[in-house]
Amino acid sequence: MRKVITFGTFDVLHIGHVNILKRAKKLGDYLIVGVSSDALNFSKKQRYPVYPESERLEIIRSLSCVDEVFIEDSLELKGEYIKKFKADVLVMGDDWLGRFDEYNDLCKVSYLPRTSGVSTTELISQIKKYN
Ligand code: C2G
Repeated sequence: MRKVITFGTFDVLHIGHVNILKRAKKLGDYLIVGVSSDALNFSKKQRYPVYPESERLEIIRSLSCVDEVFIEDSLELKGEYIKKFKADVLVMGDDWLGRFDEYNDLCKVSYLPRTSGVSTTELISQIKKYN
C-alpha cells in the first residue's frame, strides 16, 4: 500500500483544496492529511482561521478521497509525521516549491500546481463586501 501525506490549513474549504487532495490521492492508495492547528496558523499568519481546527479536521475527514487526518502542530515536525505514518510520498502545492526538499531522504516529495483564481484570503475579502 502506497501512503501519501499532505498538509494544510484548509480553512473555508474551496475547490483548490479539493483538487489538490484528489490529485494527492491519485499518487497512492491511502491519503493522510495533517490539518494545521489554530495555534500554528496564528504563528504563521497572525490570525486565527475562520473555522476552528476541530471543524476543519471533521470537514477534511469527511471527504471521500481522505483516509486519515490528524492535527499538525508544527511545520518543523514534518519529518516526524512522515516517519510516524510511514508515508511514501509528501504532496504540497507548488506555492511551497523547494521548501520541503530535505524530506526526499525519507520519502518522495511531490509539488502539485495550485488551482488558479481561488484562495481562502480572496474568499474572505469577497464575503466582507456583502453587507
Ligand atoms: N491549494 C491549491 N490551490 C489553491 C489554494 C490552495 O492547490 N488555490 C493547496 C495549497 O498549495 C496547499 C493546500 O491546498 O497544498 C492547503 O492550502 P492552505 O490551506 O492554504 O494551507 P497552507 O496555509 O499552505 O498550509 O504544513 C504546511 C502548511 O500547513 C500548509
